[in-house]
Amino acid sequence: MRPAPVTRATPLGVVLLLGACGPADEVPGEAAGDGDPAPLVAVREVFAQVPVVGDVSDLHLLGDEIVLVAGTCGAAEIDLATGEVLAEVSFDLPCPPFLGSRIVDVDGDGSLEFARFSAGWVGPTAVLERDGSPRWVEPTPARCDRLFDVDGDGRLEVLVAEPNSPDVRLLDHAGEVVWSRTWTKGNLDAWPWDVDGDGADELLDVDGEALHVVGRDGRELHATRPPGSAYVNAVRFVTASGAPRDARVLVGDHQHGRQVYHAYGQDVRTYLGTHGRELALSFVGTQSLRRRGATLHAKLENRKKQAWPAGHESSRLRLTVLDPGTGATLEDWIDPEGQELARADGALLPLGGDPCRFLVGYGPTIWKFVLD
Ligand SMILES: [Ca+2]
Ligand SMILES: [Ca+2]
Repeated sequence: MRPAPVTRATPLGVVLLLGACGPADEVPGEAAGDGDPAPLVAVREVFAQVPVVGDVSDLHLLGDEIVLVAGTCGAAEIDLATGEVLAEVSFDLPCPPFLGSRIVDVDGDGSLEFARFSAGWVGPTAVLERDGSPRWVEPTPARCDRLFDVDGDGRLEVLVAEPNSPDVRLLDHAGEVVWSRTWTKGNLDAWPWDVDGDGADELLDVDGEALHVVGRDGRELHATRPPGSAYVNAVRFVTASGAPRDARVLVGDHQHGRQVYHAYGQDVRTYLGTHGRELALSFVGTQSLRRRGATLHAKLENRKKQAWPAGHESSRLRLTVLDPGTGATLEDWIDPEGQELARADGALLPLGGDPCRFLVGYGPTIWKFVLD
């Protein structure tokens, strides 16, 4: 049996010096037997509290010294060395739960903006300036979880649709409608993906029967029906190395009462096999951390609790870190005391360095992890 990973939380506001996270007293006394890898060990501390942002949904490093934080309700700049909040703004918009913002350069001019959107059927969709004022606001919710670039000009587009509607619209970086289209049947999200590697994104959508690939003009380029598929219901992208046969795209399928994933290459036409849920999703949603020359896979999963009749009533964030070379893992639940709200999905920002450091934001709090 693998020993439980160890994390040590420190009280709010207490800052540990990096030199205080020596490994010796962190490793469990019980020796790992039979070749089991030693667990990864991290020290965790509160880095900053930023209630003005609402729920943290994105983290970005400005140069070497400042962390830019964006959330559901606002944004802040934080000194990386001290955790001091240097500047903060509230978005000049209503602030519904779950509607996270991303730090992006929407118009490709080299300076960052905030794009607030979510595929969770919550509007409005908006782009905001760094001072929190709206550049443009579209009342319709987004139908995708990422901005994308269908024409490869470096300026980003977004797809919007009313809840449950198959009618979608592509908006350009300025919020203007580029095209409107009726999806074949579906009311599910769309996912941007560059199927031909030319630097411009296509859009993928599923409708139960097939995966459809839509080009920059909104017209279908081709459809892929996985072998033996019953109900094609999801698309996921491989973000970790080591997936079977170098799969890039996973197409979800509910067949015979269980969810499986069909693996494809980048073109979403080259079929590479079908896998169970656990194996397939282990390659999805990960970010890379560097530790002693090895690349670790880090992943956040927001385990939202379903509310009746709709929505979410609470959530917890699970952090997992895996060293694929040794099989060593770290698992930590980020579950602030008194947390009875559902939160936006949180964000992870690798900081590099040795020992390996990274930030995790969730709710109004940002933690720093130091991985020995
Ligand atoms: Ca810009
Ligand atoms: Ca574009």
